[in-house]
Amino acid sequence: MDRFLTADDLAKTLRQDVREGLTGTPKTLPPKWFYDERGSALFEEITRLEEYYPTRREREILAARAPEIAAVTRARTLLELGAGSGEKTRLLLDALAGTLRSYVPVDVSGDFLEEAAAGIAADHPDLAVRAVVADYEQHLHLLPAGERRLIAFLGGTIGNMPPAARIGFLGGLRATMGEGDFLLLGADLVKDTGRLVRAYDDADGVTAEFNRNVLRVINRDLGADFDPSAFEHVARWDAAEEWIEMVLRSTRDQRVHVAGLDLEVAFAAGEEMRTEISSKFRRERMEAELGASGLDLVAFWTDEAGDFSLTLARP
Ligand code: AVJ
Repeated sequence: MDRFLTADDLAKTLRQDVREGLTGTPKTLPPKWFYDERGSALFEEITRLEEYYPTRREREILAARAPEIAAVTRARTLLELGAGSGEKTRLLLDALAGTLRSYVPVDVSGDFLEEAAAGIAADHPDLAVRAVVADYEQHLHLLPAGERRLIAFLGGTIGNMPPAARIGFLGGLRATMGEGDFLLLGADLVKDTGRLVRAYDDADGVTAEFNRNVLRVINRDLGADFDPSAFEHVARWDAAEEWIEMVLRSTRDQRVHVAGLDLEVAFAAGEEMRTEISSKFRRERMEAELGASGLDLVAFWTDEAGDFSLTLARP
């Protein structure tokens, strides 16, 4: 396993993010800190919820289109950014079996990565599996080079970046790509507002617990004393930005002490702290943003219901 990001780097970034986020106006926290062990388990639970359609829809598209993806890309290397649960990866690996030599899962956390990589290596004895711990917003240029790489960024995680960061990310990715490389991008689509909001505010309250989990992460890693039960989960559709916004709303006036940062923060009753945006796309915007980043759209697929998209692009 290659590490471009150490546990120390990660701890430092957390400190910076939390200090900036809690001292800014309005307060914010980046979504990347949801995913400790409990947060990752909660997210897995979200993907099985009736209301949360993206995972199922993306899997449906991949199952239908993996053979085409393989025929067009003839990829030798599959580079997966933010390596997920593995099931979608397996669909790609199986379809690409004729040409694929290596698989490179990339994630910010080495803990889950090593296990996932070992599982895949065991099932595909001829495949060179090389896990990389890296932040895909920082270390793109360090990822293994090679001919005919398929870079997969699935799940709709691109939607967590605000538009400017997204263009920067795609442009940075484009700069590392050569002739013969492809990008496979999963992105959620604009749809009925009620369905969108329910996907981020499920009846069982799993997403609410997932949202509040970031407070537990800060309590544990930075010695803070957040009372998660004093924050309400709110998910709403921003029609102008075309994104779902998740916030934590303070239910009362309260002070929070973050010992690890020597920081005292006041929350007013009703004050909101943004923890995530999840942008929803239309084909035109996807094509335009890729174009602005120097990437040509090769194919744009959706599931039968038109809920989610998978885009294949190349330099
Ligand atoms: C994993 C980032 C794609 O934005 O839909 C799920 C995370 N947040 N429910 C998304 C998430 C709330 C998810 N991504």
